[in-house]
Amino acid sequence: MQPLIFPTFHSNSRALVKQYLTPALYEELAPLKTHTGFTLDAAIQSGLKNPDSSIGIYAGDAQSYSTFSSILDPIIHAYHAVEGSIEHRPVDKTLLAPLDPDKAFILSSRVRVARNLKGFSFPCHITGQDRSRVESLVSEAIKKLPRNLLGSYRGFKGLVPSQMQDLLNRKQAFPKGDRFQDAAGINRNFPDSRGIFASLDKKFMIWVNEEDHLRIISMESSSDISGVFNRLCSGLDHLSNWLDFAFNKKYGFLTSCPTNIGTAMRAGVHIRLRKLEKKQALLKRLVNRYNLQIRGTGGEKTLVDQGIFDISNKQRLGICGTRIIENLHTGVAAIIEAEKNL
Ligand code: DAR
Repeated sequence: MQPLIFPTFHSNSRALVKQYLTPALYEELAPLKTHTGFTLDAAIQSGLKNPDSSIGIYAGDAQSYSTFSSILDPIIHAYHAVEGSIEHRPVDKTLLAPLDPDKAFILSSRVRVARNLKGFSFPCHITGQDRSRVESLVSEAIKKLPRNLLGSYRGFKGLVPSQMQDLLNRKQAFPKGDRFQDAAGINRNFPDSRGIFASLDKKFMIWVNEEDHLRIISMESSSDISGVFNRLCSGLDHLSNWLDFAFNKKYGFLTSCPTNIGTAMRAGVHIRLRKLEKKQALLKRLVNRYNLQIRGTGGEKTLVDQGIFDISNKQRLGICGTRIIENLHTGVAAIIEAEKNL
């Protein structure tokens, strides 16, 4: 057997995988493989190649969460700030008033969940043949959506660059994954078996075979976070009649990145905060108080532009989807109040 060589993370890396992967743990886990042949070395490639990784590890299949639990458990508990046993409650719809009906601050609301199909390797480890099977299964399930969510699926394979760019400009496509996803293997064979379903009103979409098999998204240019969430729940209920999702009692819905497990939900608003933009310390206090996180509107690790912030939930695990929406609603209302008072 080859001698084990402990991986060297960049000296500047502060990735959680670097903090928790000790030589003893590496010696225990490196020889192991999941039933699909996924290994620890494959799981940590992204963190090794990207010194600015915050997490640095991806799961290649559902079994990764048990085979490599010695490294994933501490990372999960550190990121999600959860202690002890973790419960997973089904979501129930919410009836919260729109936060900003005059559209003085909020440009749009969006709620998404990540899902992976049970029995398939996750995107960083899936074969091309299985990726195509995932696309077919999802395409069949989409045809059974209720009338108010009906629309069309558009695969990206065979598109010339100008067609792809046109779809990207109209937010009807997603680009090849970032360098973190690339190092993990998520971009292999792009754009084969990738595509987007969009409802006729473009308020309900499904990204197929991106960082997870499905990213189910409800969004609209309003502050009606409750209505956006309820639309997502309706679409998810219907899809769940036809698709089995990777799930376990310990961690809820299982995803490529350990930051997304549990509800696998990110709920947020794009909000213009001209005054709070100049009061970053106050904004950070408010965001932390409600356990929210700030991003640029171009997605994670992008900068805030023209005072427009993407504010969303940080915790996805050990909290039910309805509570995520209620916390976001309360937190954004407090942030708008602070903006008004400046
Ligand atoms: N960029 C990777 C993953 C962070 C969470 N974002 C996801 N999963 N899209 C990192 O380790 O920083």
